[in-house]
Amino acid sequence: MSDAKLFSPAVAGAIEMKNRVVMAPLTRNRAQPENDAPRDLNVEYYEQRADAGLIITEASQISPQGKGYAWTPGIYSDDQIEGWKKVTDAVHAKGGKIVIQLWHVGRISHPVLQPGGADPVAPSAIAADSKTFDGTQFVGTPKPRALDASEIPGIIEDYRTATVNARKAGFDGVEIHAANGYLIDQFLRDSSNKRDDAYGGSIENRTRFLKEVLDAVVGAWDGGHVGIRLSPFSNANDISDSNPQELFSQVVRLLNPYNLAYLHLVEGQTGGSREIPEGGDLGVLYALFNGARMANNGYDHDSAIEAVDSGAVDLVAFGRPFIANPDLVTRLKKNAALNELDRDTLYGGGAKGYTDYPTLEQASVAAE
Ligand code: 8OZ
Repeated sequence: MSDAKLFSPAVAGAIEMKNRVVMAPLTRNRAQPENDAPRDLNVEYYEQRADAGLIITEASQISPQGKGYAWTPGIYSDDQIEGWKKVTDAVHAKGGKIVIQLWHVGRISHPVLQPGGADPVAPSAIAADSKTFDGTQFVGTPKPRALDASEIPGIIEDYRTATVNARKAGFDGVEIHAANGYLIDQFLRDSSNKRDDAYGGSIENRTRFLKEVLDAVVGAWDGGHVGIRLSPFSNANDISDSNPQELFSQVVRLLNPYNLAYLHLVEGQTGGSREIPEGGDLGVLYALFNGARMANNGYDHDSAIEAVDSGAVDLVAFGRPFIANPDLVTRLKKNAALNELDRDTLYGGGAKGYTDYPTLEQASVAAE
């Protein structure tokens, strides 16, 4: 057993964790198709992973408009609150903590996934060279409709309501999804935001939407129950910026007055290379922040232990390893081998590749 700091308790704002191994948000497309509510299968999946110091749920749309893929869960209806309540109860009964990731996809959607077959919305009417899954096939993301400034308060209100709903559902907090080229990131970056009003142009203007989201979310709970995920150097979903280091330095500075629980950074390309472009420096961004620092992307046993022991970060979020290893914390403590990920069952489907990955204990019984 390891006595590495990775396995020691931590406090992030109001969230106390039994260890520093975090389950990263992972889209799995297995909510109830009729109402996008979590179902018993989802309860079992999260419960199996409650040994994590903190679970961050899969991204969950704050409104029907915020949806961009088939069968992702929402956090805006009573059915969804009820479904999530079963998840949080199960995780808490196992001594775990869980926050929900609040999501609006913006232009990463398709009319077949939108209420009334409407066009997806974005800061500007610029299509992303990306794809989404509509329930039948992968389809290109079409040109979105630019949001009128008068529509923005309604979206901010959806973030506020989603936060209230998360409290009702028994979560330990919320994570604002401001990463990976979705709506908040679309406002932040100058490749997707060409607005000439108060929400576009200068960095101050491009961060205005995020500030309004923070005001709403922190106003509905408090900063100690709110984390945020950014992916400063990722080009996921066709996003880019002319000066990401400057942009995200300003973003982190604006976070500090909210006294957030944690800052969660995708280091490098989402789910890909950890390489940072010239002029980029994640250490500078972490150092600017006044709360707990959470790292993600491609960490393993050795690099996670080193990242926390060295003081570079406080928490490490694991994505794919948590899909294939419900008992990831135990395996990391023992430096045991990990199950291999089955890529064919990542998105959609049932229990296969979801709740049927064996723990070490189950594997050893099966081997006898
Ligand atoms: C994979 C597939 C669909 C969505 C993200 C929510 O990248 C996602 C996502 C990941 O943040």
